[in-house]
Amino acid sequence: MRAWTGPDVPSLDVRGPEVALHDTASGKAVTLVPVEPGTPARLYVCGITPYDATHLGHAATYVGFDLLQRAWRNAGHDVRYVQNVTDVDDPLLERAEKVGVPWEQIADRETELFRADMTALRVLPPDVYLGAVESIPLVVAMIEKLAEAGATYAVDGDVYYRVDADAAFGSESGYDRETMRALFGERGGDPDRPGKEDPLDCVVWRAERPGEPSWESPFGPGRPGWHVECAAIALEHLGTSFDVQGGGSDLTFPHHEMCAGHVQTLTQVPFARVYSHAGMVGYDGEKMSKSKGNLVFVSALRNAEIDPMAIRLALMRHHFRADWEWHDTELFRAVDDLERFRKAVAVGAGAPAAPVVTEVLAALAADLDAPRALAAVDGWVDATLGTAGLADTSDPHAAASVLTVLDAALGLRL
Ligand code: 5CA
Ligand code: ZN
Repeated sequence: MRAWTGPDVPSLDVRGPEVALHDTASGKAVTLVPVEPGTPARLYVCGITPYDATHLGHAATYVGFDLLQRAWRNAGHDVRYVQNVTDVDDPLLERAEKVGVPWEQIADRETELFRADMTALRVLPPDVYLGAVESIPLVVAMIEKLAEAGATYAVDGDVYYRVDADAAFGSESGYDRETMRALFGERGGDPDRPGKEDPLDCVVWRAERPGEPSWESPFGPGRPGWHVECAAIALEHLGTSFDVQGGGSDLTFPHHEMCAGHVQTLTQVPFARVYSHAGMVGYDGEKMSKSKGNLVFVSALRNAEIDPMAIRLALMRHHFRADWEWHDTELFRAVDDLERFRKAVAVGAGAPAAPVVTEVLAALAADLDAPRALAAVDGWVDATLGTAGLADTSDPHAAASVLTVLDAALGLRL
């Protein structure tokens, strides 16, 4: 699939620190330097299921991982970034059925809208952007290998994966079985289906149902399960034990646990080095979600002439791992802040920039702490606006340095 057009990113004349990220599996901060010197840092971020895109929860998650890509680059590493599009799955088919529009048409339209929103938000594109449909050969090959390993069985023509085939099952989320069972039921799983060996076993190939799209396979006509899609794409395009598996915290279980399980069953080495999860954005007292319909769309704000940089700034005022609630006032504040930033850089000279640049890079390398980075920028803006015209205390190149670090590290182009 085509990704989107990336923004140009200015290069910095100082190097940022190595990046440490909080790992869901170990509960600790892990410093991520590529294992082989000189090789790229490897990142997978779960992509959208293309309907009701792009709401501010999606945007917050992708802007969060965009900060990771930028922090790695600023630390001197190349990045190899892979993202999927779940362009065939139950919720998309249900939506298509409900609105009477072909599922392919919804998927195409919403993926295109997502691309435009990501471009407007200056999110760097993945190097590999792959749909589930175009990944079916990869998925089929993975299921065949899982079958050879004795890790699958059939229930009425559907192929299931045995979670106990991976000795490390459960170590990504760290949840107990009761929690896993509850979350599995809430997030697309079928813990109560009769005929399964373990309630947590998940479907990897869903046999054709009347009215549903299907593809030929050695297991009969059908379509891929959700988890095996990301497992197969990540293994093929990033290899074993890549650096970061990312997504929102609602993917901690079952999705990322199952992806890890599928791959670890075949490779016996960790799927990813770190599992990083973005917090959930709420609205009207609940998680912003397609199923609840409490959505604020990036495209709606853009259509209302809101500067996409103000949307990005409003999102980055929250730590990417925090859960928080969207209020329109945050956007108004971001619009005002941008105006102040622009006024301050227009001064040309300003308060010394070097400490700000150092602090911005340090904050982002420390678990992508954008609020801390922005606090440093706020301090510089206040000082610069407060001392405008006081040539003896000012740094003549300050504005240029601040503009560059805002753009390179925070994705804010003033
Ligand atoms: N296609 C799958 C991943 S393989 C999927 O979860 N798609 S999604 O469209 O539902 O979500 C896309 C991304 O946005 C996921 O990483 C998800 O965790 C994240 N996300 C969804 N809702 C929110 C929210 N309210 N706040 C923050 N992130 C969210
Ligand atoms: Zn995924």
